[in-house]
Amino acid sequence: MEKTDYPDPVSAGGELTYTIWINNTGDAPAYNITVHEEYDANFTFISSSPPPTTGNNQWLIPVIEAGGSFSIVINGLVADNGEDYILNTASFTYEFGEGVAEETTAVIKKSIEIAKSAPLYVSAGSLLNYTITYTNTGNVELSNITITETYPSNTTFVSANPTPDNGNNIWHIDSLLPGESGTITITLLVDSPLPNNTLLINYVEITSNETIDNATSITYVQSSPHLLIGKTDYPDPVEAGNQLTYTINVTNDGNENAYDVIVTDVFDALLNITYTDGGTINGNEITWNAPLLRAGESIQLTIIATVKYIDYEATIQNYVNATCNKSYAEYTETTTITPPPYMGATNSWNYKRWCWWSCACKWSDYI
Ligand SMILES: [Ca+2]
Ligand SMILES: [Ca+2]
Repeated sequence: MEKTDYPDPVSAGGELTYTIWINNTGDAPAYNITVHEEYDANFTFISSSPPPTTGNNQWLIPVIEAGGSFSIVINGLVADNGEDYILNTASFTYEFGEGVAEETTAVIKKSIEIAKSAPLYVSAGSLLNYTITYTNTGNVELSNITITETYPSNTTFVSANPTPDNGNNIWHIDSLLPGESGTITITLLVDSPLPNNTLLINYVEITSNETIDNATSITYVQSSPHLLIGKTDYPDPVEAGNQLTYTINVTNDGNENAYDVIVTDVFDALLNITYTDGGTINGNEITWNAPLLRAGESIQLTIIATVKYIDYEATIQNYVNATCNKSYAEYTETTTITPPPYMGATNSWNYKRWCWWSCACKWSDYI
């Protein structure tokens, strides 16, 4: 008994033909030969020549003469359900013997897979790395393969390995054998600033003459504002009765904009505030409100004060802080106040005149 299959490999969903020969190699006729077919679950019988004697898979052959042969041709349909192989077993029995013939037919699978690995989180302003892997997961050679990347918004292409064949996002591969695979690594720069939890959605598609696939990845941007605060005093030391100027510098050096920034300055009781640069005085505090301080930007605030008269040396501390929705910073500046050079002559006219002009004390204090 012999058997052939045609075609092999066969397309999923296509027709498959088996031909069975039973040869009588003896020197006497063989009678009442029964041929039995066992079809694969993914093979559907259509017709045969000659037609089956029973059902769709049994033939009774009354006689095969010595040296003669008998053939059966069976047509059927291969299912399209991802099966790799179609297996068929034909067997015969007759009075003096039996035989079996098996046939395996490969089912053509045109299959390509593209996968992408991407980090779940990335910081605004930092590098984002993708690794793309493509594989011929079928059993036929694929041709004219193109990989096209669609980079996410809020990123800039930096480099890729291998270098793209077109622009910065298209690669071509002539052919890919079954089981063959390749890798592309891509580096992007994430914009800064960006709102925290900004989504970076990346889409990659692979096409070939035979089949296609695609993959999507999502990365979350992590960012936050970061406030820095500093302060300078001028002059230091300052003479009692003179003008003292503070300069406050608030910077957002984070990778997200800062919202609702409040700067609070706590000034010493020895200061008469004469200028607040738009700040509001409440008791011994000055506050400023800035609805938005963009990442990378700074604001400067100036306070001008007159130091009250004292006839001794003193050290004052000026505390300032900045807060926003997600960050906090504080700073303290120390200033030395020196008494005026009139000490030891507090009843002198010069001292009285100075004291009057300075408004630091009442005329009655030293009359
Ligand atoms: Ca075969
Ligand atoms: Ca100082």
